[in-house]
Amino acid sequence: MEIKILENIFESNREMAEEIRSLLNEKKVYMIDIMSSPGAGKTTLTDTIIGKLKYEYRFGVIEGDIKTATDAEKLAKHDIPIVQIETSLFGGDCHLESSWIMKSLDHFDLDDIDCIIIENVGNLVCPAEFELGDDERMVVLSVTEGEDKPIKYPLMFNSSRTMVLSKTDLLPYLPYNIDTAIANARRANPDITIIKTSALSGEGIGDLLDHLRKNIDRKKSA
Ligand SMILES: Nc1nc2c(ncn2[C@@H]2O[C@H](COP(=O)(O)OP(=O)(O)O)[C@@H](O)[C@H]2O)c(=O)[nH]1
Ligand SMILES: [Mg+2]
Repeated sequence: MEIKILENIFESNREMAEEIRSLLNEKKVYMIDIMSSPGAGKTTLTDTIIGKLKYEYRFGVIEGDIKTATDAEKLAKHDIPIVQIETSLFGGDCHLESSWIMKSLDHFDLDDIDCIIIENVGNLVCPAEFELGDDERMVVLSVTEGEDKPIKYPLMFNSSRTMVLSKTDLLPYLPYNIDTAIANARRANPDITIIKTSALSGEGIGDLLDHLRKNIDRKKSA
């Protein structure tokens, strides 16, 4: 009998994330982990993405919040499977862990889903530390948060494949230097893909949808 002592919580989390990754590879389901500060626009973007793509792809959503199911309720109109994880019920953690994602996957028919969107708990710190077995980490940074956040929270930006720079409709009203924000994101992660969006005006949403189409299709044909 092999007795294995896990070094720490991150290791057990990482192992479960690998199991999730294998399962989703087998089922050809693309999974995105959307992370941001509270209020940067994760739910609004999820709503927009699903609203625009739900006739092309079959979606499932996992909503992570410390308290309430209000984001899940906002998305209920799309009539897609949604699992709400309310972390206050088991300690109020500020992030999601892979074991909870694995349990959530039981509620989906993975043969009937093309893309799962996880909306992580809102903050730029702990969600970055927990791998969830996704294909893409997407950090949303709104233009009201300042240009410096990528260098203040480098792990979040360094571990994300994509940064959505959201709420660009507000740029005319802010002393905000978008070039500095982009340079800071590239300092944290030279390879990060940056997509500028406004859910209000629709600017850049086409680019975001094309990015998702390309990745979901690639996974389907892998
Ligand atoms: N001006 C503007 N407001 C937005 C945009 N996207 C989201 N919001 C607003 O920002 C607030 C927080 O958005 P929400 O999607 O709930 O953020 P979350 O906490 O990251 O899920 C809401 O009042 C949204 O209406 C945008 O592109 N432009
Ligand atoms: Mg939200």
